Amino acid sequence: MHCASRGRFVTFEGVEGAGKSTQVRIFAETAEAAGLKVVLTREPGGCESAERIRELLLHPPAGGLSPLSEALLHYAARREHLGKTIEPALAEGYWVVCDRFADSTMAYQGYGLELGAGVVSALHDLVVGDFAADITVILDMPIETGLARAKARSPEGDRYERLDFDFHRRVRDGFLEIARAHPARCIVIDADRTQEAVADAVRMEIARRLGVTL
Ligand code: T5A
Repeated sequence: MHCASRGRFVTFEGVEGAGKSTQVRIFAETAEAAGLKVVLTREPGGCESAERIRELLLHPPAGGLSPLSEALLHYAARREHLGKTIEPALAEGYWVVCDRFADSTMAYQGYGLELGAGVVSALHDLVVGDFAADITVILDMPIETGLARAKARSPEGDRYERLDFDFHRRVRDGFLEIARAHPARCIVIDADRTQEAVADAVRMEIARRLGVTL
């Protein structure tokens, strides 16, 4: 149950290049046009301290980071983001629309880097507890298509985009496993369509699930 003044927390997840940033922006515009107060944010990042951690995660020093260190850093950034941006905005009645959240750590570090679901769940319980998104949109598409889109946009890629194909396949399987385990929270949307078709599907599903007119 939500108290009348609390906003809603909407997260977007998916493989590289699935169109999250595009769809987050379109959905935020749609929600604002419907008269909702919206905060658009992202992970890793979303507040100054978490943005600094993002720099370390996406551009680590030579020698890299261990999978456990990566997961710890994502959760440190998340704790900052929750306390400084997400929770205050929800308390003020904003809809917080977030480009990636905790499911990304489970999919990328837990499944992709094979840290294991148990380790990520333990961190999640410690840092996030019972807090969860009201709805999570998982944009799903073949790995090849997503990586091709990401590469067309920035050929050099970030450190995750440069990881091998099997890694990205495990990430995609991880997201689909999360969706199966949390059917009330997660909706899987076929993202291998035009931006407009994906945006329509996202808008209709969120409106239906959360009982709002968008
Ligand atoms: N990460 C993150 C972890 O490992 N663990 C964690 O816990 C968290 C939170 C973040 C990286 O960190 C990792 C995951 C990521 O690798 P990022 O720079 O924020 O890095 O990158 P991503 O979240 O992956 O986002 P991208 O910007 O790479 O991709 P998006 O947001 O999925 O896609 P988008 O919208 O930018 O679109 C990509 C391209 O495709 C086009 C767009 O115009 C753009 O050029 N496009 C379409 N083309 C055709 N048809 C459509 N329907 C299209 N939609 C978009």
